[in-house]
Amino acid sequence: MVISSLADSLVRGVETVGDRVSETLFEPVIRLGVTGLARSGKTVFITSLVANLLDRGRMTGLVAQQEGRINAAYLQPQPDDTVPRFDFESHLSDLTGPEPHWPDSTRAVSELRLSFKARPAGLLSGLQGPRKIHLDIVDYPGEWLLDLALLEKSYEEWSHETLARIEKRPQAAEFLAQAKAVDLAAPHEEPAAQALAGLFTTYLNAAREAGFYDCTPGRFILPGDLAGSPVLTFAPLPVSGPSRRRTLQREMERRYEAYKSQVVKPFFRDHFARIDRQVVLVDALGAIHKGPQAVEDMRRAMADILSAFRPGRNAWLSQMLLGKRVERILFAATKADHLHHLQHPRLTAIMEALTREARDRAKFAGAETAALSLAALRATTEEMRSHDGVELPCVRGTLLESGKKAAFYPGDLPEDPAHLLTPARNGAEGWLGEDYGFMAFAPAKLTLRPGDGPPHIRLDRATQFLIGDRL
Ligand SMILES: Nc1nc2c(ncn2[C@@H]2O[C@H](COP(=O)(O)OP(=O)(O)OP(=O)(O)O)[C@@H](O)[C@H]2O)c(=O)[nH]1
Ligand SMILES: [Mg+2]
Repeated sequence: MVISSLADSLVRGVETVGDRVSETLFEPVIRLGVTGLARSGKTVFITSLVANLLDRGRMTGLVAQQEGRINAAYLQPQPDDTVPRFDFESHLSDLTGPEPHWPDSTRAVSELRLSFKARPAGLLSGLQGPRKIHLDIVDYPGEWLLDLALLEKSYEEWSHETLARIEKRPQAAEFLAQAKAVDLAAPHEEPAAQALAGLFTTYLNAAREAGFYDCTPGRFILPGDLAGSPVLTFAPLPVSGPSRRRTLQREMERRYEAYKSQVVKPFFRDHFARIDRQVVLVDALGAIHKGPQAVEDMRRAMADILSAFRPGRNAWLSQMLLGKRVERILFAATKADHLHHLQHPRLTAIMEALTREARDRAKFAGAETAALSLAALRATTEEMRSHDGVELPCVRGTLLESGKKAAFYPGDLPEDPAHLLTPARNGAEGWLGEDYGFMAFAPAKLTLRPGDGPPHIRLDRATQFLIGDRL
């Protein structure tokens, strides 16, 4: 009895090792990270990407598809048992059902595995049969990358920086009044800590609504199952010098450190460190619509987010990555279906300028980068309309608010991105001479031909850049 069960477990042990070996040796895995700030279009992007990889009729820009080398694509159980699965089926039925609507906001990391059977390219094609390739897509909030900067800062440094940055923001007035009045040397009382953290969180949410993107710590606005826990019950306070035991200041320091070690580090170790390819989605049109301050703020947030891809800057991160790096990074301006295609090159140029600094750094770190504008789910059609004798390039769709169909001219994006970025950098209050309006469109009702995924703009080119070389 004993012997056979021992032998059993041995055999099983060998099997699982064998599985893993064969998977790593013969079945390559690509981990694709999809990130972006809130509402940048991550969920719609992944849903449409997967739907278009399952039904590839609209993926002509993907070389392996063009060459007829993809025999099959199918969903499989994901490898990580503790990460929520990306809810592809319900997001797809939101977007393509009889009453199409945009999916709800998602607030945590999730994952989906798509596997391909594909024949290799070139000389090997005739010699080798199809092989399996796994694509693990990982969706995570861009705000979590901003937290990397906290690792290098003490509680005191972080407090000073944060308080100085938010000093003039009206959304922070109530929190600042409390923070300045607090007695840091008083014994720690939980209600006081909770009140401060509560006001600080309220400020962060209001600031994000107002178009600020530097709303860290990231988990305060996206707490998930950490809501209410001590790691999220702290706030920046005007501290100077060391704290004494059992005081409010000491407890705040301790929680700040716990946030770094128990929230920030595990995310980088368990998710970020394993990513091979990355797409960073940016709602550049949304920021332009909000005005110069939002554009400047977004530019800074992008630079901060992307410093995570240059691990040399952070000692802890580079030690953990041990030289592993993201090989390709795509910066994509989303929702390009709000513009007539005549304006797409200008949107791409703005995207390139917005991320220039960050892209130069990524190059430095050896990653290949590209920028483009795309629409994961095209909700509009294009038309030219004459207005006062001028032909204007418009887009037509169903307005989200009224459900009515309308044609819309969003304004003329400048040819030179500096015309937007320079006033933004100089603190302008509004755009000079031009207004950029963007309507919110509802997803269109679709009748898809068999073999076709949902309509998109340049999703195939984005895919080619991100994973085309591995198919
Ligand atoms: N017209 C158009 N709108 C889009 C497209 N993709 C996203 N949107 C709009 O942007 C909103 C946000 O998209 P999501 O995919 O939910 O964004 P997200 O980054 O997952 O947002 P969070 O989960 O809240 O962080 C949608 O509700 C749509 O209104 C697109 O391809 N075309
Ligand atoms: Mg989402």
